[in-house]
Amino acid sequence: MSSSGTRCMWMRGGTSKGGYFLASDLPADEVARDALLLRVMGSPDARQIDGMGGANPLTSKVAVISAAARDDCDIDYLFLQVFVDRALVSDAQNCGNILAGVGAFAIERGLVPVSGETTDVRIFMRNTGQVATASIATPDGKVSYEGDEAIDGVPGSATAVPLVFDDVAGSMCGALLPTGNEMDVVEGIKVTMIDNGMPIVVLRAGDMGISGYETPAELDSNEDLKAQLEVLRLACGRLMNLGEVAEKSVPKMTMVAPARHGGAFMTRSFIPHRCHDTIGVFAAVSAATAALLPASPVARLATVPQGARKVMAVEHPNGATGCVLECDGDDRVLKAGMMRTTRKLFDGMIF
Ligand code: NQM
Repeated sequence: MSSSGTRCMWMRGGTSKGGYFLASDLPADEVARDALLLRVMGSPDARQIDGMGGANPLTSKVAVISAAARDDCDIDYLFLQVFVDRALVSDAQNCGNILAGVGAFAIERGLVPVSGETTDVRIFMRNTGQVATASIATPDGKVSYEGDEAIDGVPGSATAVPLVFDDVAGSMCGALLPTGNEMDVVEGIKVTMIDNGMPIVVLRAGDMGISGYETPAELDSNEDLKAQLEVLRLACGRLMNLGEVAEKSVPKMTMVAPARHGGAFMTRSFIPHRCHDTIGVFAAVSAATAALLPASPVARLATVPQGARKVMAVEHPNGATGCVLECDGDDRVLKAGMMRTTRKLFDGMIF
């Protein structure tokens, strides 16, 4: 790492947190870039004591942003997952929570001009080749972070950041249903392998011998469950066109149960070796999409609203994540959206 430091901004994006960098502030060479990011986070080390990472995959995340290469977008966003206890930096997944900070960061760095009270930022998501629009509050010509929007999993409130996704089906797997089936039986378990923005495997919690209402800490200490989930995940990864996924953070394993708080259904999501405190943005969209498939294990236990515009509360250990799915007459999802918030935590140099 250069002794004069590297410019970065630390931000909370949704229920995650990480370092946001201009691509031009990072080494162009990927090996050198990844080595620097491992040092930034303090990986590999379960405590990340010698870096900024928070000893959790949700706080060991990086956004790399540059002006868009294509005309119909404002910026390019590359998401990188810095593994906590392995010397691994992966671009094999997207992240919708970190996405929530990307628009504000781009305006702050002068990549996107303020266009009024609200500035819509069109974001090309390089990991998946897909597009999102983030609406950033910009009263008085600059980004505003203070506001009344509360999201489950984050204390307090902040300015709302609405996110809208163009068609995100098949983001990493090439198709919404990479096996062509709404339901498959893998390792004796009924699953839906689906990718509507995030490759996930949806399965019933009861089929894994749990209720689905345990705390993440309880599930993280259930070694038998984790071993069984990993066997299933490796098998599903191959079937989902993701290849050998032992060293990849996808697919995520999303166990579902009936809703407890009036939402659509309950989730416990392994990302993939640790239980999420909430659920990822694209993971929630993908799970909600699975609930619309009659043969999916989640369909029978979910409450799905009628109509073309479905507002679905995907329940998780700390509340619920509200997804909006715009569907055609056959309940195929055309567009999805979600409300997030973000906060600028620091802007400076990392050494
Ligand atoms: O699914 C964690 C997060 C995520 C991913 C993970 C996410 C998404 O909550 O879009 O946001 O699954 O690794 O940050």
